[in-house]
Amino acid sequence: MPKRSIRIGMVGYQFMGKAHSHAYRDLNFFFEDLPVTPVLQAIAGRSEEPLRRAAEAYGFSSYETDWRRLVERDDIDVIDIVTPNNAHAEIAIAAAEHGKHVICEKPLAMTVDEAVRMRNAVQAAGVHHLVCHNYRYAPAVQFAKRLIDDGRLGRIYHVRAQYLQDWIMDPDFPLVWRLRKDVTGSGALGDIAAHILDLARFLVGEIGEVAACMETFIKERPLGEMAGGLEAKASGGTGRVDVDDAVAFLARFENGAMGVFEATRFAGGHRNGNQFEINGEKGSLRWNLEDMNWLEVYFHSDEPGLQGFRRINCTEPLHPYAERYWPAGHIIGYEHTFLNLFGAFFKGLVEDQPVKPDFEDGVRNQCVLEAVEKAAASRSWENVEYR
Ligand code: SOE
Repeated sequence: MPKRSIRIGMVGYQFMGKAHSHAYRDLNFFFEDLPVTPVLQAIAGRSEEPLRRAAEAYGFSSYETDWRRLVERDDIDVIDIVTPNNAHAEIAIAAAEHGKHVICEKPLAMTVDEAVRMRNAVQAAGVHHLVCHNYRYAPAVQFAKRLIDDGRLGRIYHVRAQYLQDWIMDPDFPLVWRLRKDVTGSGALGDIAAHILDLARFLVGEIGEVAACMETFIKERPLGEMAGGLEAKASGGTGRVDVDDAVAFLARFENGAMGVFEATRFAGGHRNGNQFEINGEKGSLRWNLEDMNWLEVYFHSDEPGLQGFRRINCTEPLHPYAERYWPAGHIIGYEHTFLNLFGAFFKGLVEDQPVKPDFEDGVRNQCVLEAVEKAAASRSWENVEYR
């Protein structure tokens, strides 16, 4: 069957630009049955030289130094936003108004107000929309969802989720955009707590109220810029850090489950430890991104004496998405979560079906983030006000 070309216009080109471009390029290789070919049509950014280099490296056939021109082009179907967070809303709304489908990196926005305007814009335009909480699409996480939906854990009592990193522990690590409130909105909260929240919402349900504390351990840093991946270079002078280095919060889910969440960039030794454990009346599950092919599963119905967590290598053909890649036991990695996410999105696009996580999920996530900030400031429990 001939494939439909979906022409991608990407705004931004750093770490996530590379992850997304790679996924578009490899998609047809693994999703042979997908009736779509992503075409890397154009990329936008402000500085021409690095932009030109990114276009060449990632395989985009053209570039624009003003994202507005990209959004106006009639040879683009999807706008993919991989910029710092303060640019998400303006670009997404303009893209929707020009009838483009919109993919946006997380967190969806800087504030709930912005997120709501973005959701309203894509809904009013009738375009497809996706927020890139890619970890939902790890095969082991999808399998965890299947087990929970099939009732294998029964009623859920506990969610324990942590996102542990250590890349800014050096006090000389510069004050890059990811540490500046005017560009990023919040620190560990929006950057990584947003991911574990999305996983918890996906697997267990909505959160009704939260109690929280947040901390900034290093309050002054050298000024500087990101320099590829999570590296940075100093540029001279120092500045005040106005976002959180770490956040911890308790949550009550609407279905009665209790949640304990922690997100920090100061957990020495943990490079990218995104992990959760869920305990239900009939069993438990646990997962860790740094060992992402494995799901640990405990069933209370197992024979006494043989009870305990078993490690399931989620690479068998019957595990979600696993059959797309290699034979059982031939593991996949971080980059494949984006292939699975985009594979689902493009399938939804051609079948005109919504795919999650979408901008509604982005809004709901943002509402919890905002309640966490409010609870940390008030030092009391706060209800999550969904909008
Ligand atoms: C840095 O904390 C970062 O790259 C996040 O921005 C990503 O969303 C996360 O997936 C990995 O860590």
